[in-house]
Amino acid sequence: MAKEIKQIIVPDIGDYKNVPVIEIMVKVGDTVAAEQSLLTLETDKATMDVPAPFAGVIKEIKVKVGDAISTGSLIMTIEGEGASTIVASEPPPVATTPVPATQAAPPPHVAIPSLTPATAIPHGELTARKSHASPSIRKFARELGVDLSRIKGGGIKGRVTKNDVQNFVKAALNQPQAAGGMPGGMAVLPMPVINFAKFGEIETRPLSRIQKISGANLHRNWVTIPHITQHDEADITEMEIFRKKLNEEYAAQGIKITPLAFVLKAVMTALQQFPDFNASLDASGENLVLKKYFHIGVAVDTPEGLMVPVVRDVEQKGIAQLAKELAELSAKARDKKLPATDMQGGCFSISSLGGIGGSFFTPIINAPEVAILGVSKATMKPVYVEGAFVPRLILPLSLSYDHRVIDGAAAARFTTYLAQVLADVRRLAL
Ligand code: CAO
Repeated sequence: MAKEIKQIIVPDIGDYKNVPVIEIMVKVGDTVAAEQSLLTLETDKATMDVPAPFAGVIKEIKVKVGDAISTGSLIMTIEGEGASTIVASEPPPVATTPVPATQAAPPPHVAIPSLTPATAIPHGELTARKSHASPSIRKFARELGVDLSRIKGGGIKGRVTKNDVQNFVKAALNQPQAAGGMPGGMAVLPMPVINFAKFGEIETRPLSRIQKISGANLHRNWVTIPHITQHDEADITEMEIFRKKLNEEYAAQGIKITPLAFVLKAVMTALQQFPDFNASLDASGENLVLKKYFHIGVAVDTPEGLMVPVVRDVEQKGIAQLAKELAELSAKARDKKLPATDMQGGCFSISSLGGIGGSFFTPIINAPEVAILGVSKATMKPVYVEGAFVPRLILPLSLSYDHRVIDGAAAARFTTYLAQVLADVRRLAL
């Protein structure tokens, strides 16, 4: 078939008139595929891509960005084959639009079908499919972090339009919460996808299996639990003297007692005093399940990521025994020898960064627990005692709690009690 030059005109765009051209995706001489987007129009309600009616070479571009065009306006000329087939399949009113009389010897025109409104589909109904969209729409979707394969295109032949992407994001934002008051999908914008390599050298390293698992749990807990963190300080000067003495006594048995063993025991007594902290919400979210046992999880930093083994029946164990178990559990975690059962059944968690540094942080609650204690590094501070500043060893404490279950007054009472016990560890014996 001989190649012909044909006009491309704006299809029937309904009542819209003088619609501005906001983007032209091709230039003269470009070879375009059938259905490739040529330009984008923007009305006050929608953005529409005008696709090539068939494959060919763009010979002329009759409009520029900012021009206002209407149904029937000439936008480009194209040289290609197969136009008659395409024209035959287009809607008759558009296909017979006359060529403007001002043009001498006009080439035959090609019409583009009417552009349709966009359709967004909620997440649940979507299945992966190959998406069909112009480069500008792909770029737009990428900027919003939208996966185009999740969108059913509402444009010609299922093309994804800008409107489709916008409606998809709106639908995601308006998703209802799941039953039980726990949001199944959060109404947040997707994260934009950034090509970091544009700004400098990068290296991409996959997350470890543990990081992926704990990351998903941390994310869920952070976004579904209303967290508050109560900070406090405990004067552990006397405790340190006692701890050092104990360490001398237990050195022969190979037991090293760190402040964490005391914190573990002190937390247990605080849980006995404040049972709401030793509890979980049930699945309905309407009842608090109070636990009569005291199993406390301890976050362990391993090369593979964070793990939380559980020290069981803390109320039945002394400081030396707890120190020994802590060392064994953290060694097992770091050697990847921790069975899943050692990480189950916890009532409350402790995250200690005391061996590293820093003062105060916001630990994330380990659901379905309702509180977690963050412990930072003890440092010497001047404390005003009986008319004078004296050096005391001060331990920073950060208690994050689930505000649906625990109120601020209870949290302040909990940390105050904890600080008292740590300041005078004889209370652990009470
Ligand atoms: N203040 C001052 N010194 C402290 C301290 C504190 N609060 N806690 C521990 N130390 C000291 C210890 O006494 C020990 O001193 P020496 O080496 O002089 O004897 C040193 O710091 C190292 O202690 P440790 O870290 O080996 O032992 P631990 O019992 O304190 O902690 C464990 C054990 C497993 C909790 C810890 O090794 C760990 O992994 N911590 C990180 C937990 C974590 O990543 N939490 C964040 C979770 S959210 O991402």
